[in-house]
Amino acid sequence: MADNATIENNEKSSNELSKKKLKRDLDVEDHGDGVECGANILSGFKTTRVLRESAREKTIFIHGKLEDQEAVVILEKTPISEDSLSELFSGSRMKLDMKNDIYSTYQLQPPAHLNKIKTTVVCPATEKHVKKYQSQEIFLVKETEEDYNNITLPYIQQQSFSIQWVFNILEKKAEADRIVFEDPDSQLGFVLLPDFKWDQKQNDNLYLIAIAHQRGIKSLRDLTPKHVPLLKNILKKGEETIMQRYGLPAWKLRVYIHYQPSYYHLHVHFTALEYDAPGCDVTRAHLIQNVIQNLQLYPQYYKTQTLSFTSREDDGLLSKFKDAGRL
Ligand code: M7G
Repeated sequence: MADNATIENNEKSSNELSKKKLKRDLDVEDHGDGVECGANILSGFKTTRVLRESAREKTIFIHGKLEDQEAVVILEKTPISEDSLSELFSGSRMKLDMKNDIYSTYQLQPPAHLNKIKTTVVCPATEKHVKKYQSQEIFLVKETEEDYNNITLPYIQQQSFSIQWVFNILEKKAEADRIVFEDPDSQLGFVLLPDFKWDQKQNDNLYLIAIAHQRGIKSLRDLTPKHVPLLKNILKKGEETIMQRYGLPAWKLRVYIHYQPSYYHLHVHFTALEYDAPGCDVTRAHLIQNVIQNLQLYPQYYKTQTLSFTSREDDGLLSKFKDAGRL
């Protein structure tokens, strides 16, 4: 108690304590088993503005402050899984909205554990995170080999997101208990784990990422035929693991690499084919099978070809292309 009294009288210590508490609470993971795993760190969240919302996707992206730090919070209503239906029908309360002939609509209030909102917290968030989640006009950039060397490469060397979270995964400092497969080989190996966009409640929106152990492959642009064994290994073992663990065969998967990625360390996206995952369209996703074939047919493919990608209105990279008169 004496310690508490001291802390209450000492603003500096109090701030440090709350920062530590915030870090501790942010470190607590939801294991998806319905067990309460941490305090409500969002009770003191102060909204600055809504960055984006989508009624169709049932998501809202909010910029605000958590304690004294900038934060982005993403709330997403989760899909209704078939397994929960009988409990949903038997255990919910229903309020009639309207009835007309054979038609009626209701507000259904399910038991609390069937009414979760997947919540992602980025804290402390940088200005780049805020921009990433903001709705903005998009532009198609056609990046030649020269553009990459003169504009993109210098830009990403200065500006790209920190990839500390990737190293934490590879070094088992974070998310170690979420890893579903690892090939530890330093050249061909990788770690496969659920993407943080997937709540793992149902396979309909299955989303895993494979992160290569090999460092220094920033993006598609760095790939050469010497990386083909690595890509093939990721594809083969990733597909096998997903079949064994989730029962989805290879022909039900979309496996691809983003260009541009947000994080410049080689990683491969595995998503359920019928899930319209964000960023799975042709302006960003490159099917890994095609990447492998392109490298086999033409070793310099990704170094020399013009690659197109979408960029958002206030993305710094887009400004660099505009400044260079390329847009
Ligand atoms: P990307 O192609 O670099 O960029 O993919 P994007 O985020 O614009 O798609 C990185 C992938 O890693 C995305 O699918 C993210 O959802 C996912 N991801 C990002 N972070 C910071 C984490 C994390 O901390 N843990 C996990 N498991 N996935 C993450």
